[in-house]
Amino acid sequence: MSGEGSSTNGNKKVALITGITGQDGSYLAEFLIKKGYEVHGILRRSSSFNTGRIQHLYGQPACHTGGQMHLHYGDLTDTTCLISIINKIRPKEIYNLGAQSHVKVSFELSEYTAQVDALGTLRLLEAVRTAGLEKETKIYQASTSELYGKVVEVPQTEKTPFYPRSPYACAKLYGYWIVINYREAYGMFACNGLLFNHESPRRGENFVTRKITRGVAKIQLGLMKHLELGNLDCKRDWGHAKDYVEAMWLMLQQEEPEDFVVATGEAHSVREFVEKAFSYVGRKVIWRGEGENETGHDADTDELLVKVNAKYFRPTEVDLLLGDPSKAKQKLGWKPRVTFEQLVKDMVEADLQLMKKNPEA
Ligand code: NDP
Ligand code: GDR
Repeated sequence: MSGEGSSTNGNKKVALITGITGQDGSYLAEFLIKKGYEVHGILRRSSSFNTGRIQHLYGQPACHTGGQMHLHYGDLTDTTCLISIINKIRPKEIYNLGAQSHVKVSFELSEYTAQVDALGTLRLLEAVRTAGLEKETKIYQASTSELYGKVVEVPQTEKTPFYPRSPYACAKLYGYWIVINYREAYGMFACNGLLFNHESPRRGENFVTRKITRGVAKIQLGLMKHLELGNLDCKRDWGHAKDYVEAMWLMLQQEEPEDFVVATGEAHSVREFVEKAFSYVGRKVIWRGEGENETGHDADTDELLVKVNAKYFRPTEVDLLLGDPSKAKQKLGWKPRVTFEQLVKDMVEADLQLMKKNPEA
């Protein structure tokens, strides 16, 4: 597993990804391998395989070996392992994507979320300094539109003040500022990507978009009766993860380290996402009732498709996120390629395929 790295990497492009097993980590690893990087990733120990999203990147997937991807057991809560991995592989670029990334769960796991998302970032920066790489290694920090929380202006830019609304966002706020502090204090090349929500068929199953597309596929195939959701009226600026990992890389290819908003500039409600997703299986949703009593029905058959369940409401909600990606467009030459309609369609189609192959998925 570990120990496949090189300590004399010369001009070889070596990247380290924390969170390589997650949605973004898997797309970023693919992207960097295509660019000729030797990619290292930190893998959390788990009692069952957690490499489903990166399995195809092994040279020999059947035996989890080979290829340009090298995994090292580690954890953002363990300082020693971070120092040891960074010392050994001496990466040119580090992408810190590892996190307890679920906003609702952060209300239940608040201390752990701070350990990983806030202090984990500090540990990583310190590990780079301990290895004497502060002038050589470029660092990308996965900051988030959740920092804007109860927004003070619309749309949000790099200059919009923050108002975090969850333990997750508060932890990420620390990560954001410690990255800027280390950049200013030690001259490190460290950037924050203020990424707005981005989704894909690889999105974790309990984020709202994937929960909806999985639900639509299961209902369509007769595997599930209806879908239960929380707040239907909050709006998000949803893009495709594949587009967003390119922006991460572009940030580290700049002359100077800077922070960038990455977004589509278009916001849609959860309700719209539901309607669009059902439309791809030929169903129109009509709504009845209000708040906790609201339900969504098939316009033709009246069959119950969606039911609001208050257990998915959050103690403090983020009602509207809408990003202005002008700076990223201008300075990075980045722009989103996948539209909202394409994103929903891809996710529904992928989940229909998945559930047809494996109804238990
Ligand atoms: P995921 O939840 O899909 O992936 C999170 C990754 O972090 C997984 O590889 C997970 O490992 C790993 N991880 C969790 N805890 C630890 C830990 N203690 N030590 C090391 N690794 C850990 O997130 P995404 O891919 O969607 O997001 C990537 C990053 O970007 C996260 O930091 C997230 O907060 C941030 N972000 C995401 C946005 C989005 O819309 N997707 C938007 C803005 C920011 P395992 O697989 O074992 O669970
Ligand atoms: P978010 O994503 O909190 O924006 O964080 P999520 O998909 O969890 O929620 C988006 C919105 O949908 C509402 N919602 C529900 N959410 C979930 N998970 N489950 C439901 O049943 C449900 N019903 C309605 C939520 O209330 C919320 O308003 C994501 C994560 O990837 C973070 O790590 C990242 O930083 C931000 O995006 C940008």
